[in-house]
Amino acid sequence: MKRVVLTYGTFDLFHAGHLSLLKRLKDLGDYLVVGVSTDKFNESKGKKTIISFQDRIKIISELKCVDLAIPEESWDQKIEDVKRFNASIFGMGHDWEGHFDFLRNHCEVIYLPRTEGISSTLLKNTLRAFDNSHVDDLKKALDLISSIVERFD
Ligand code: C2G
Repeated sequence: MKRVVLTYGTFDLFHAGHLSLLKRLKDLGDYLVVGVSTDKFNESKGKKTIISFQDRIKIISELKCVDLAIPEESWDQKIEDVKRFNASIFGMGHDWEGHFDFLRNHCEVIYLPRTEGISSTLLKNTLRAFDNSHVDDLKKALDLISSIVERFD
C-alpha cells in the first residue's frame, strides 16, 4: 500500500528551498503529489509570479522526487485531494504552521522547517536590482541626495 504524501505551492523561480522541502516530504512516504498554484489562484492569493503556471507545473512534474503534479485552483480542494489520492500525510513548510490543521481529521499534518536565506521574493528583488529602469531610479535618487548634501556644505 503506497504511503501518499500531499503538498501544495506556487514554486515560482524554482529554487533549492523548494527542492529541499519536496525531497524531505517524499522521504516521509512512497508517492508525492504536488498541487501547483495556477496563475488564477495566485491572483486570488495576491501573489504575482514571474514563471507561468504551465512552466511551473512542468518543472515540478519532471522532478525525480515528485510522482504527480496537479493544478491547485482553490484553497478548498485539499480535503477532496486527500481523499482522491488517499494521502496519509499532508506536509508544508513551517511558514504555514497551523494553517492546515483542519486536515488532521483526514490525514497526518506535518510542517517542516523552511530553508532559510532563499525565497522567490528574494530572487525577484535581486533580479530587480539589475533591472535598468530600477538602476535609473537609483541614479536619480542619488543625484537628488547629492544636490541636498551640496546645499548643506
Ligand atoms: N519553502 C521552503 N523554503 C523556502 C521557500 C519555500 O521550505 N526557502 C516551502 C514553503 O514553506 C512551501 C513550499 O516551499 O511549503 C512552496 O512555497 P511557495 O511556492 O512560496 O508556496 P506558497 O505560495 O506559500 O503556496 O495552499 C498552499 C499554498 O499554495 C502555498
